[in-house]
Amino acid sequence: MSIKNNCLLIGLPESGKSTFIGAFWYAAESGEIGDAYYVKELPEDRAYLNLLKDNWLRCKIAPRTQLDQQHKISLKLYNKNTECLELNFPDVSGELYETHFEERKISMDFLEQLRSTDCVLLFINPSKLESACSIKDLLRLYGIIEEEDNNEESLDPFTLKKIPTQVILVDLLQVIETFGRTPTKISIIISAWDTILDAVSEEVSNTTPSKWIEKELPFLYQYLQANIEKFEFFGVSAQGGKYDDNNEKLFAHLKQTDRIRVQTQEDISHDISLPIKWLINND
Ligand SMILES: Nc1nc2c(ncn2[C@@H]2O[C@H](COP(=O)(O)OP(=O)(O)OP(=O)(O)O)[C@@H](O)[C@H]2O)c(=O)[nH]1
Ligand SMILES: [Mg+2]
Repeated sequence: MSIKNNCLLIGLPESGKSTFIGAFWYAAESGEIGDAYYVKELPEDRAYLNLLKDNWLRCKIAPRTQLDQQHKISLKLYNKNTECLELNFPDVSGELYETHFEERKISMDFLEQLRSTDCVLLFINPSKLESACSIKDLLRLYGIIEEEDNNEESLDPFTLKKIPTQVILVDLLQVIETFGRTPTKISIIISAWDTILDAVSEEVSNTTPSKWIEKELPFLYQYLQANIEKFEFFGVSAQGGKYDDNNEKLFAHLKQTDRIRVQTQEDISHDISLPIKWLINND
């Protein structure tokens, strides 16, 4: 029996999509994914998957996915009852979603994908957030209130690049709700979660993925609570830490998948497939 799951991987530029795929493919192929699923047949087009995996194993940053490239990834995983789970998830450049937002147009390709999507993995990189400016800043920008005398910093003119990340993400989720198959389950992945877990401030490192979103991206949090029937938050460190010239700590793990950290509520695991397993579970 085959269960098809078309997962859409969504995220703005550099939100961590390709790194996640590289780590996931390594975990699946090596059998370190846990005992729930295993790979029996190798995917036909695995050159790109292997490239991402090799970069991940060598602690090298994944190459940026180009706007004109779209890697259609199709993976077959089997469970103990030999039921086949076919995962289709295209790796698309985050710039595509940014362009859709800026031009208020979506491509036919993306529309087709949405129509066959069952579930979504939405990636957010805490280090790449365009944050919202305050109402006071806006009032100053439009000359409604006076610049403060001691404020030497003047605000630059508004451009589309300054639109807060959470506004673009909510717009994307609305597009999915409108054109996608409903209801669509969504795993919200806060990537580079090591930057939070390893933060010096205990207030930051003791947070949970859901509390982090509530605090840092309140508009997105509110939209999810009010509009999406099923979603779950995951903090995912696919790399295990920041890559630098000295990756010995990361290489030192006996099993490379042990450097992965995935946090749901309070619990931390090394199983990178948790956000996908949550999507395909029928509860
Ligand atoms: N510290 C840390 N950084 C990460 C992690 N995952 C991704 N990054 C960094 O985030 C940046 C973007 O990662 P990618 O996986 O290329 O992101 P992407 O979403 O595929 O980006 P595009 O292809 O441009 O859309 C890179 O600099 C990565 O090193 C992580 O687990 N930890
Ligand atoms: Mg990419």
